[in-house]
Amino acid sequence: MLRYLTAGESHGKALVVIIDGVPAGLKFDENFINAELVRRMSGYGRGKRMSIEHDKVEVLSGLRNGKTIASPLTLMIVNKDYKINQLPDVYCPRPGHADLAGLLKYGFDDARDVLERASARETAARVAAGAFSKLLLKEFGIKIASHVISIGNVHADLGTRTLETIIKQAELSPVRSADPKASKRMQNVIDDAARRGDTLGGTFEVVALGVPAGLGSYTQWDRKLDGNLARAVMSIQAIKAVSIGAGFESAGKKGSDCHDQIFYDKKKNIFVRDSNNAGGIEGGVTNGSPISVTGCMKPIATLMKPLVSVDIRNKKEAKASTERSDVTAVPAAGVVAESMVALEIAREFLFKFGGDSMKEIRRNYDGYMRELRRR
Ligand code: EPS
Repeated sequence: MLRYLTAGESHGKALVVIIDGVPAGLKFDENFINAELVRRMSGYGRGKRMSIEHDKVEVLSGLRNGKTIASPLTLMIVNKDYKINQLPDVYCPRPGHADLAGLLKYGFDDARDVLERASARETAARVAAGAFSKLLLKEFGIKIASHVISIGNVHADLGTRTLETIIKQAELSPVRSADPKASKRMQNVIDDAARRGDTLGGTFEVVALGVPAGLGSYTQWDRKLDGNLARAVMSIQAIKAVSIGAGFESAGKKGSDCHDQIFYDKKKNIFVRDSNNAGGIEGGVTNGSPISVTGCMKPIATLMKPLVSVDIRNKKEAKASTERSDVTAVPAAGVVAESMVALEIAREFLFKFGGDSMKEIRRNYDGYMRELRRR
């Protein structure tokens, strides 16, 4: 089974991810992984840290001659801004951050012990793991991309765009909205928020193309792919809601407007749909349509014009602490969510097609795809 754990603090020596359950014989492409790390650091509204770091992976285990050998793969990203022991204590927890909840839970006297691990810097390690999963999925024609739908109250107009255009644009310019006009307005509201010492959230969509029907399962709650995708994307720092396909909009639709009717394409020998409100998943199982996952990110909790808080030393009212931070990180969250989606799809992919070697996976995949076309 594909599983992974991350370690590391925001200003510690390094971030590390250990990926276990890796099939043998997958060609490792370090440049691709590093390019994904750069995508995560990009986007309008990111803070100064992004110009300090040059995230790139160092492989500590799991490869021989550029290929996986089925042993755990360990990837490390060194922090240039390593200064955890020199940083000041933090006594005024930021509303919306893990500061206070973490202080109460672990009995700390200072929120620095919380925020160093709670920081979204940890997502660099997830993106390294996600990029590795993308390498595996790419071998079987599966592509994953994301685009920004909204920042603050500015929404992209996606009405006339096809999914393919959105994906193409997301690939070319992954840190922007798929609607260039909205991009400009988004930049303006980000500038405005920065001037006011405020922060912004937003929404993004992750789309996976080329995922075969039949991944996930309806037979047990913890094998439902929609449930696992929702958990994975919700676990990203500052994410407050996740939906699949039409999501919340489904509640207001009639059954006749909501469900994606089934047709048979005799030329291609496949079942097809003319809509995708299900977001590619029915009964927790992929149905062959593109997978669509939307995430909502709340505004970053570090405000340069701080909110009211309490000094934990004397319990008196005080301004929340301030740290160097981002004004918004919605495009980056989209890139991280791509990684989480890639990891979940890769896990189910390996369940379905067997995970020991690329050769074995290829044989099982080809056989299954042939079967699907014979039905
Ligand atoms: C982040 C690194 C951090 C922040 C941000 C994400 O860098 P620093 O704290 O050194 O300025 O830019 O972290 C947070 C939003 C947070 O709440 O901790 C990164 O690499 O993504």
